[in-house]
Amino acid sequence: MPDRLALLESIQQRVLWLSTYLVHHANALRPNPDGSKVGGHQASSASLVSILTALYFDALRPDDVVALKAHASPAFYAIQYLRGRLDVDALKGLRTFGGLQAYPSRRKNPEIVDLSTGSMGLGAVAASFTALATRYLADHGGVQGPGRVVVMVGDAELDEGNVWEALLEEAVATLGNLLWIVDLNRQSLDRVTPDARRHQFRQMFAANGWRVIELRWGRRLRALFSRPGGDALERRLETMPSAEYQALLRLPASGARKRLAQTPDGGTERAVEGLLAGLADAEIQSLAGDVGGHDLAAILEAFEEAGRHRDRPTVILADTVKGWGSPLAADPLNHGALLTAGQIEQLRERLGVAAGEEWAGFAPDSAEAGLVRELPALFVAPPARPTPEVPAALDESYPAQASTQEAFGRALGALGRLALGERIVTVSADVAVTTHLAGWINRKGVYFPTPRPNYVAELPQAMQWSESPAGQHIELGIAEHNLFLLLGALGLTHELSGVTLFPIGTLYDPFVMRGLDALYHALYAGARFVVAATPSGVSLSWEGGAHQSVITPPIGIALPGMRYWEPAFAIEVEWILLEALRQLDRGAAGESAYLRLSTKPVDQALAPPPSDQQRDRVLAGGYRLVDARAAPGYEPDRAVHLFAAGAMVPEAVEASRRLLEQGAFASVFVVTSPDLLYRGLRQPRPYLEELVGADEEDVPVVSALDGHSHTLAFIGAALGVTQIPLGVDGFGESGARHDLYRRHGIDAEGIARAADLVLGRSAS
Ligand SMILES: Cc1ncc(C[n+]2csc(CCOP(=O)(O)OP(=O)(O)O)c2C)c(N)n1
Ligand SMILES: [Mg+2]
Repeated sequence: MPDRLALLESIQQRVLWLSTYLVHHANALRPNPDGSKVGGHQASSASLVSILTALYFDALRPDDVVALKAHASPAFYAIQYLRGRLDVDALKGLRTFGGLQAYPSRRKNPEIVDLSTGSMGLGAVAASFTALATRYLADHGGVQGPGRVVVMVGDAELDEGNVWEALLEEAVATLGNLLWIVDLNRQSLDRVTPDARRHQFRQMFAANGWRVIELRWGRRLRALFSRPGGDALERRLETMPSAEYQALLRLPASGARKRLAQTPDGGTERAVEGLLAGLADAEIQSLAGDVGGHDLAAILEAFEEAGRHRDRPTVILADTVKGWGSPLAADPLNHGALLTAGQIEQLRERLGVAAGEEWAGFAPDSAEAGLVRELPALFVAPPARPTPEVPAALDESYPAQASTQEAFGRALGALGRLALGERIVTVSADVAVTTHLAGWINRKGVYFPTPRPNYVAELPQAMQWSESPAGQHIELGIAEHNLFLLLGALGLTHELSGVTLFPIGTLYDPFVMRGLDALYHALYAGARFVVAATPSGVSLSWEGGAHQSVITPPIGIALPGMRYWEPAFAIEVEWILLEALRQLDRGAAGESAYLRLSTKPVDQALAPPPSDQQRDRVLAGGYRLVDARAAPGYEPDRAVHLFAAGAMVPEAVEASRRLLEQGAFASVFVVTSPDLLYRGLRQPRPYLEELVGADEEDVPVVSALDGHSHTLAFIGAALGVTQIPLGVDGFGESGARHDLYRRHGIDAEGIARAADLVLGRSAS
């Protein structure tokens, strides 16, 4: 063990050197024509050097996956190099286009990164839900995936409230395959973190059912605590405010002795003074910084202890020093600071790296290289398993008056009867019933990692809520961040476990914004899933403005990696859902889907008869529903095009009827995906142009949707004609549907009036 420790000590010095140097190279040595700062967080990275060394050169097993504290990526890249998984050119390409990303990205550097991180609070939670997704897979077919998920977080990262939302999730407390390490360096970006944090973390993790291991002080300091006067020293260090401790670490060697022996009233603690009397200044200074998170033996012990029990999640609260081992240590301004060329030279000499050998790894015949060769392999994902076929259509019928939300529930029910249904997992944040998942849940049950009694099983109920490891619906508490991050984890299982799941999440559409940051992260990380957002828009009517979504459609257009759909008719929901599921199994070529649905009953007789061509049109983004050119007396200069999406389609049809009575010829186009129509504009021949006839080049446009009007406002410009975009541009409120439509000018009358306006006719 001592030999191994000495080797690990030597390895961590090389990790510290390379991680600092590769950032220095990117900022100061590499050509940089425009001179803008490259950055690289030398201090944040140094804070985790010891822990990462212990992990990657001792503790990790082949089935462990890791979510790194994002700002420690330089140390992580240095380690990947020393473990032979990156070459020197990769290190030299830090933060270059196509090179190693600023923060660990599995999308860009999949050969070394298990899980993407970067935005505080999101990566850690996403990774924790990876542990849940892995558990889910194990409970549904015994699939081999990651055995354990190791997550590192900064202490200030825990200021993000979504972290605690996740820890409150009951299922998370059952995850014995989850290990968190908190990099407790007492520093944030700008400030020293509040003194109460250590205590709060301890209590909050414990209160959420976690095992808490503390790596407070190193062995040298702990040995000193057991000597006469040691109690007083320990008390002094434990009660010292963090800001004072950080300052202590930056005092000249001669200052630490006095500061440690100081009492609150400015006097001297004799016991401490006596204890330190036999020690040299430099030794005292070094002892003051002897925290657990830089003591390799202590770290290894903590890892061992964490590995011993796998009945619940574990957190290691590891005391560290930001900028450890460098002049940036505990510097209040160290977050974005970089070592100067002179400081780099001194560090090189201190760490025993020869000039000209800056990029050297371990010599093949060195003991360090020998240790690396003996290490177990790092995680490699298992090969992909085949996925059941997604059918082109379902044998499902829909009522004559049906909402798109209801159609979604029915289509999902039909999917549940297929083999494909075994791979579907639904998730909702406490709105399963109100988003039409009841039928699915009755059939498939609710997932919980441990079996749970159903006390009401004997009683008559409209819906069975039976929880077991076999269930296929995951019900979360009301926390949309959790919803999207869990969907993200379930939507990445093909990458880590070789099994494609088909995750479908439901929520009320306005709360897409509530979880938007998490949704964005999940998409950024490459996850594939379906979101059914319902109800949406002011069509919800009576329930009021807090629940009526207005700005989600433009979000749907803008989100990368996700197709936004707004179907009007039941059969369209079915086709779109199936297409969305098909996309989930297309790897990098596929996309997630966002279905914006409504509770408004719509007359299905208005829909065109189903056919293969009709399905193709729906999936291409839209189609012509009413062709005014067929009307008797059609005149092109009295023609207008009404583009409507989702719940607005019946209003547009009615407006077209009224306009015809008044001698105007309004064709109605149903937009099933504003997103696809918009994207299509970059094609040589946009699909939007195909919808409109060559004989209709000058026909003006009115657009209508139950959401912000700017969603469809591109259509006129794309067709080169005048347009009036209608929609909801203010907040919603309670009221009958027709009152709200009138209020926002999207009722049939409002649409007809706008048509008159673009036709240059007086208002009808
Ligand atoms: C959501 C989010 N907000 C803000 C930032 C900017 N930011 C980057 S690091 C940081 C502070 C990190 O402190 P801590 O988590 O303690 O990490 P340390 O650098 O101390 O290791 C902040 C605010 C971010 N990356 N993500
Ligand atoms: Mg910190």
